[in-house]
Amino acid sequence: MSLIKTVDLQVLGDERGSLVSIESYKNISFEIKRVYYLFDTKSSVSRGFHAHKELKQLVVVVRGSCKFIVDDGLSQESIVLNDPSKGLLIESFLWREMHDFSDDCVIMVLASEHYDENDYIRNYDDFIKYVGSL
Ligand code: T46
Repeated sequence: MSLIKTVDLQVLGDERGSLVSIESYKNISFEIKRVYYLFDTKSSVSRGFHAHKELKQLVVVVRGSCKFIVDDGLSQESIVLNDPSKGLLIESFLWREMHDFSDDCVIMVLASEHYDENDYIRNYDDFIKYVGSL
């Protein structure tokens, strides 16, 4: 089974432009408790490098592009996100990295939980131990 789980978001466009609506339990399977967005990302840097114990997230690159790597401790897959009508679903216990941001990249993330630093596993060796003990 692929580690890359994408969600196709319906574009409600008309002559004025495009609109995408995301609703809990309609096009995503969890209640949205937090929204954050990343912008002014530098093409020379990478972000992420952590996993979450509980958090589920839907990631939408609303402008520009970037590469996501997801890793379950056994294998690694990547996807270039560059389409505001496609979401990447990242569930718990997946290591994620973000690379190759375009200059105009804007990433919106819908999260199932409030921010909690204790939910992060920020060390790859710890992550491997965690998934090995599940
Ligand atoms: C993820 C990827 C895709 C907060 O105070 N509240 C928040 O809601 C978030 C997300 C972050 N922060 C603080 C924690 C750090 O001091 O903002 C700073 C930057 O966060 P971080 O280094 O975790 O950023 P990224 O881009 O590496 O990771 C973020 C999310 O943290 C993470 O859950 O999956 O985006």
